[in-house]
Amino acid sequence: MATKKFNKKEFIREVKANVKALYRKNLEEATQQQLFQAVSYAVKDEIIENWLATQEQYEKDDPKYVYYMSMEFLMGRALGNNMINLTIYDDVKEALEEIGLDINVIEDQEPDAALGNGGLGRLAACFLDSLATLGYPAYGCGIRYRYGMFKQKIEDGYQVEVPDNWLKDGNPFELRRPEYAKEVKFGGYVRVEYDEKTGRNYYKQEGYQSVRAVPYDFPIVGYNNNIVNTLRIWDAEAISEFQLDSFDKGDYRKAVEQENLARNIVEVLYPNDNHYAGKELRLKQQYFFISASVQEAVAKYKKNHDDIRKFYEKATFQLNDTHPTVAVAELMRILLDEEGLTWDEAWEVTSKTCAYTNHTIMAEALEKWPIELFSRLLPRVYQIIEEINRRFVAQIEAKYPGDFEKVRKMAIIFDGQVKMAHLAIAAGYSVNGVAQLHTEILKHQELKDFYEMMPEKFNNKTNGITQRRFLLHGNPLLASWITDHIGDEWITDLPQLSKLKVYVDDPKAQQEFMNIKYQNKVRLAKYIQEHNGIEVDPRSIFDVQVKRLHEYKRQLLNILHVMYLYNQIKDHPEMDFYPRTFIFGAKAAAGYRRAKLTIKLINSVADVINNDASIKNKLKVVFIEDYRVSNAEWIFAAADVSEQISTASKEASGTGNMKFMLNGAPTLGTMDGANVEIVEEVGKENAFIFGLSADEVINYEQNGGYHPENIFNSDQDIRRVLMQLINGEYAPDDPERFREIYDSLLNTKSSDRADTYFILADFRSYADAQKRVEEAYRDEAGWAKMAMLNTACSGKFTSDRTIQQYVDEIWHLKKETVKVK
Ligand code: 8GP
Repeated sequence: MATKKFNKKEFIREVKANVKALYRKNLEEATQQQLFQAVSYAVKDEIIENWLATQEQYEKDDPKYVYYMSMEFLMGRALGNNMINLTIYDDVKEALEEIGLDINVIEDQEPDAALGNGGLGRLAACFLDSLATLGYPAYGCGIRYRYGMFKQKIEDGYQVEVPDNWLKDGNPFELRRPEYAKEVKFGGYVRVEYDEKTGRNYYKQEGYQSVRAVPYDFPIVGYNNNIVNTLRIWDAEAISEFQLDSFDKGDYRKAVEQENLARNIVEVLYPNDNHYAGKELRLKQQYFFISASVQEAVAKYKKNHDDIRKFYEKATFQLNDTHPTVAVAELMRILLDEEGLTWDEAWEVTSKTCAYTNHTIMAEALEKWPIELFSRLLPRVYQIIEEINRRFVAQIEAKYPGDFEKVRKMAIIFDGQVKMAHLAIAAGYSVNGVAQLHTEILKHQELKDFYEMMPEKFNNKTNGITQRRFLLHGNPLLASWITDHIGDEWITDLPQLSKLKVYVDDPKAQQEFMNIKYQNKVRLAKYIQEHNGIEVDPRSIFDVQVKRLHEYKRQLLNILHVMYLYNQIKDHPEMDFYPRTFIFGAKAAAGYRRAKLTIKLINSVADVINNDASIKNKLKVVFIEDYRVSNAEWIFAAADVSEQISTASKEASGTGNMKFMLNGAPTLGTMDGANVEIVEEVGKENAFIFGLSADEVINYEQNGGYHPENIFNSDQDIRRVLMQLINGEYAPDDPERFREIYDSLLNTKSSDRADTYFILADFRSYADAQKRVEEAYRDEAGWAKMAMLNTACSGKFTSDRTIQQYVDEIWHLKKETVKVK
């Protein structure tokens, strides 16, 4: 590969010059944060050449682009990843050492770019990494939130949300691009004008408010290939530089409103995962970044193409869940009202451009906007959706004459609501789920009617993760051990890891592998000591559940089981018990009361157990504060056991499961989401599977017959644990504190079915699986083999594979190569 040679001297000179230019300081005077900035600007300099070369090459080749449209990009830190992908990490490390700087300390200054909640946002980030690495022309399109995902503090065991002012020290990697600013209009009304010459109606939005969308570009560095793609995220500014409508001239009130609109629109990321809150501002955010992105995609195309009817040959929009689906109507609007296409022409372009990914079957995540709100905010876009709906309903009626049920279930506008998923499916050329099981559930349950009407649109794309961040950067010891044994091709060809299989029975390899795990556990133990003040023993089993806090993910099952183990140990102090450290990390949506109470429960149980000297450190419980991408990299590297215990059918895929597997932690999980495929790859004997199947869960949900109170009455261990929720065992100051959780499991008073997520149903089989974990761990060689096999069999779960499938089966892009001069 013709990558430019790294020049250490030059790099050091540049770091020093940056410190001087930016802060008027020399190295010794600069703070670590200032040094981070100086180093980042020097690394950015390494990127810029490639970025220019890539754009030049694309310009020349005129390729088709994918626009990955997403409300969320959970990027994490950029510096380390950029150095890794430029293959200058070790060089920079050396250079910094020479001037007395520690690369880890420098990296640690960078705030995470936390422009996302969880799985969906992190997937988008992994996809950008893979697109650049595989050489596919792509833009990420999103929002430059002033405040990303909140920072989590734990105070008195409770989650406290602290604003994430991630831009406060400046962001060295971003580039403001005012030359690409766009106007985005909200509200007002639509005036129709008939033009006699053309015989057409023209639609004009008037009396609106608008904001100026200004893009910021982030480089997305491909691994060792000179390619640098772009993540383009939009900021909002007051419109001042645009002329107000003559109609509005001098309207001071309106000018102030437009200021406020701009200020509010990109202020903050909504902290909901798998949940739709239906707030007006959220719809504004959606239309804001979509309108700007679609305008830009069309403008880019028109720069060197005349026929807008061929737009889809050069652009495809992947809609990351329903949040960006308004793109369908916005593209129609531009094609109809600004480009003058007929409806049929515009529809052909749109339906060949848009594709939709579904990320959840959780009913509470379904986006439906009240007509009143939608049409008031986006009057012209709403008209277009009405027409799309009218035509779609006619199609349904033609296919199923007289079957009003079908219309009721499938219409885009129904019961006073605009249903965004229906719009995306009706208009898109592809609908995909994110794991085999999830796609099957979509086809045969959630989206059954749509699948029956248009089966050709449906397909599966099992998620993946980037090994560059989650192994090469996050676990350098294991990465170099792997490279020593099988070479370094795994970095861009993960299935190569299967070559490790020849080592799984080799005692020396086993020992080395487990020793690396141990060192990573020491690193995490140190982090926990520093951040939580809890001492954990790296020789204990690190049993980890890190992910967003949600009832369906069942952190509650995990902590109830810990309470059960604690009872056992207290009752039988002589019992043989392999020491365990249960590690949790999870943010709860700020308004999700029960999830927040679960965090309090975990911390309360931790307090009691960690301070009980009588159990001789057999059990420890740790809740890691502010779980995020940067500390996740260390956590995955240090895990022995990967807890993936969602109620079967509820976790669309999961991606954390894959990161654990890659780092050699077997899955303790249900047959849900991508766990199914993980087990397929590694073999059932190298995972710990338990619980109801998706079919069993769905069957209970549809036909009833589940009675958690019977389990409560007949199983005294479970009953005892549940009673401890309400007898003050973990809340002596307020025994009623956890009543809500107790009630959620047993009480049918509320409208919900008791134990919605089948925790009691799965408890025993979970406890048994945990027992099997302990037995397996005692067998050192056996465990080492199992851990190594997990790494060796994780090749399928690279996002490089996922992206290649999107390219081959949905987007049809051509690979680019870039040489630097
Ligand atoms: C998540 C799914 O829950 C997870 O299983 C999957 O791995 C991930 O998407 C990536 O496909 N879904 C969401 O994060 C989600 O639906 N979030 C939206 C409500 C924001």
